[in-house]
Amino acid sequence: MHLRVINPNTTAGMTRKIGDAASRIAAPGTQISATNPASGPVSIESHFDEAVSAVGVADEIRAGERERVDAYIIACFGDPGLLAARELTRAPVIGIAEAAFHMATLISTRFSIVTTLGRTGIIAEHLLQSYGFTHHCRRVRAAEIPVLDLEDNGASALDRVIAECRRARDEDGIGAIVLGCGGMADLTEEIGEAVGLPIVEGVTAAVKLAEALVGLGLGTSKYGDLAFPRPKPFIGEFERFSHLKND
Ligand code: 2AL
Repeated sequence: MHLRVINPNTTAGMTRKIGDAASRIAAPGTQISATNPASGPVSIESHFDEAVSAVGVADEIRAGERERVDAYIIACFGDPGLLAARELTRAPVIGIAEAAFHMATLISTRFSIVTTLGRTGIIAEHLLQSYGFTHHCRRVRAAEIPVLDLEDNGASALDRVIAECRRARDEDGIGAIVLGCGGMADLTEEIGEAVGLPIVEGVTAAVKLAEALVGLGLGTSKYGDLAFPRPKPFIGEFERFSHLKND
């Protein structure tokens, strides 16, 4: 089974970290490969960053289809381009936010999210609404760290995430915490030990869900809205998407 973990931002070091975390949790016999788009933002922390990165995600899915990848994980907590990605393949495509929400509801009745910057909290709130998890989430919290601080200032970023997780534990009346950034994929254990609550991290949760779906022989439905996009011309910079094959 070959799982492709797509980091939607263009920071190669973060892609490696995410791929390593996915490999550590994967079952024997699961092959993990991690990629990121060739162009796009170095981190995703706004609606604009998300919109641009979604095109890169589509390109990565198309590359994965040529390699016959068995399932895809979109490893950014806004799940950028998730439904578009599903239209482009029969394989399962799982976003790390939705993976974490599903897993958290299986082990707790209420969870809080601890993400990076406060301004990205609204993105998580929109996902909770559209996925139907609003009533399971008590609060979306932010450690107020830029995404790339998780790469460049690891120790102080970790301290801030742990401090916010402790506040969530003490104030929110929750049973679990969802980590709200792909760049936190390697921190689960350390945070769990420091906080003492179950910590659900999306990259690792998505690997296990992808393994389950592939094991069940389930892929993205091609009946209804997730069918391949109708082929048509694309003009200019996006000409490469012209006349996509419906296969
Ligand atoms: C993210 C994420 O997971 N990766 C990234 O670049 N931005 N989202 C976030 N809320 O921090």
